[in-house]
Amino acid sequence: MEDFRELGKRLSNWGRWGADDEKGTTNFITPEAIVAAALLIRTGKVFDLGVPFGPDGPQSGAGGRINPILLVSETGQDQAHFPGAFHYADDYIFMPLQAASQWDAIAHVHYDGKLYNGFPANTISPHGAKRCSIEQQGKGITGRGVLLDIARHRDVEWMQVGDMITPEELDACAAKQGVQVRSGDILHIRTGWWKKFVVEKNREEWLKGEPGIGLACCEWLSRHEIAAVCCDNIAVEALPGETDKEILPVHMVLLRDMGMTLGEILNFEELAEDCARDGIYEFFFCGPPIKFQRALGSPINPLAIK
Ligand code: UVW
Repeated sequence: MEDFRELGKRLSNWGRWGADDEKGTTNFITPEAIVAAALLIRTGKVFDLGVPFGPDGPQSGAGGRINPILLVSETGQDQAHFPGAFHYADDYIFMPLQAASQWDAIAHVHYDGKLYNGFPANTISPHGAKRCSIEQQGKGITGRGVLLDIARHRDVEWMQVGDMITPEELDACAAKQGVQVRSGDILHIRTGWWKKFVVEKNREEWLKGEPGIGLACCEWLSRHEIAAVCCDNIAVEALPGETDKEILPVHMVLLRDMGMTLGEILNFEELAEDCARDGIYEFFFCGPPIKFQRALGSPINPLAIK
């Protein structure tokens, strides 16, 4: 197996869109691709791909993260300090930006002291990321979405911990579904892992590991000029991965070397059912991040529209 550094060097997009580029592979999304994607809206069916943001989420304990905590500061119970007819309710949320459905900003991962495009890792300080933060993706991420339903392709409800998706399997799944992957696509890979969480409601089991892509898929994503990749698991890649020396090697290659924004913990269940029913695995996708300045990620509730 090729070392992740060698692979990263081979697939590197550093300099491809200029020395100052902070957007990475979302540069593949052209205005023409967005116009073509809009034509995929034929029925007006909308699928929200975000999971609920609340105390019952999957995250407690993962990477030191917690589930979102909601505090209602102005309630329907007592507003004596606010006389008159008008009353209102207000709230605060306390959560890691990576708590539930999320984009990983390109700056989320670095190694050997460098981020994507060679920016120094120390450009990330307690005040945030000076480079490659999630606000750089503010005009996106939108365009043609394609679902590859690997769990259905394998004829399982969900794949198992450590199950690794190969490039050949991505091709076979696309062929079986009758869909072609194109430059600028936002790719959605379904492993069934979110369904496992919904059915079993067992956070510890869910966080023990996961099915996902392996390092060989990085080359496939690069060759197909994929703009962003989303998954229904916590880290896109299979855990445990294929090397016991490094954790999250796919993260290192995709984010740091290729500049690919990753979507994690998405819910493809309703969309996948619909795709299986009508045989259409392409759709208009719209998943803008919240423009938290200098942030390393953003919660999202992306929409797939057919
Ligand atoms: C890490 O890479 C630490 O987390 P995530 O899987 O959320 O990207």
